[in-house]
Amino acid sequence: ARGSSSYYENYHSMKEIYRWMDTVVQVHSDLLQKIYIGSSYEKRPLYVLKAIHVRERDRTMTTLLEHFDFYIMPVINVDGYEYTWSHPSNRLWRKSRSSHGNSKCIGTDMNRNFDAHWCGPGASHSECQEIYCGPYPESEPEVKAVARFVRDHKDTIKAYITMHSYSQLVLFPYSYTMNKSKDHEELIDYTSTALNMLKLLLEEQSPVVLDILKRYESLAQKAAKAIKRTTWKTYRSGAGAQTIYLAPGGSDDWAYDLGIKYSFTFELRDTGTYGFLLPPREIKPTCLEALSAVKEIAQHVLQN
Ligand code: ING
Ligand code: ZN
Repeated sequence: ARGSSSYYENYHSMKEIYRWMDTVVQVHSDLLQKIYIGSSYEKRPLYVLKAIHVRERDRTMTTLLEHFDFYIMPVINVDGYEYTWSHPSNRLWRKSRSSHGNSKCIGTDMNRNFDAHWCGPGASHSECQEIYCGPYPESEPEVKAVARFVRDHKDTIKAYITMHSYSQLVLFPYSYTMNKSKDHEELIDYTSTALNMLKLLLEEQSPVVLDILKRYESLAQKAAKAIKRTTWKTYRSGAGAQTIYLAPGGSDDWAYDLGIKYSFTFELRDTGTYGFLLPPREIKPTCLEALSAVKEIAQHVLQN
């Protein structure tokens, strides 16, 4: 009927998301658990959903779930998100809702608050800026909770992915420096590496050569290609600082330096037509393409 649409074709208030989390873990109690990892500045609970081994309809997903547990945190900035609903004129609020010292300005940029070259170039010490790094690393209870959870599981975590919007990018470390990470070649687009020269030199594209090239093809590029196959959207890939801008204190850089080699930031749709105000009809396809990229990364981790 006209006007009918599913839960996944609309935006929801924090209250609705909390209710949704309870419902899905109830309905799929064999697959899902809800883990409390801390509370926000305004004392809202912070939850991570854990998806465990189960028989799925999707074969790839079944295989992946046989080998990995998935931890999903639907919302990290619970206070900021709620604020965008309770104050519609601040629909694009970015920061947390904490107040530090006696500044008249509120909020810290959580993606500048992780302990990765904290508050270097690309972040600000001024409370009134959108990229305010906070008074010290992990000053935000939400950041502290996530960092603690990841630290506590660091020996078992194979990959870390953080979802943002917008720009249609698959980014990998580093964002805090223009220098390449030591895994840059595995993570970057192979066309920009020596492998491209190898491909040209070899000219012929025998199955063996193609297979070798495929194994070395960058993971970020593979993820972007998975998206292309899924919805035909184009995502670009590259190291954060080289692809968008210098930004210290981000969670992917922090997770990478902690030892999680496969660490990514996805910048979801779109490329600027609607920007942060993506129409609800684009939510589902955006989720679908993001999931295909997640699966591509998980499969790579399984093979390496
Ligand atoms: N983008 C990220 C931001 O915090 C980013 C980009 C990625 C920064 C990784 C640092 C590390 O600016 C959005 N949209 O927030
Ligand atoms: Zn963001």
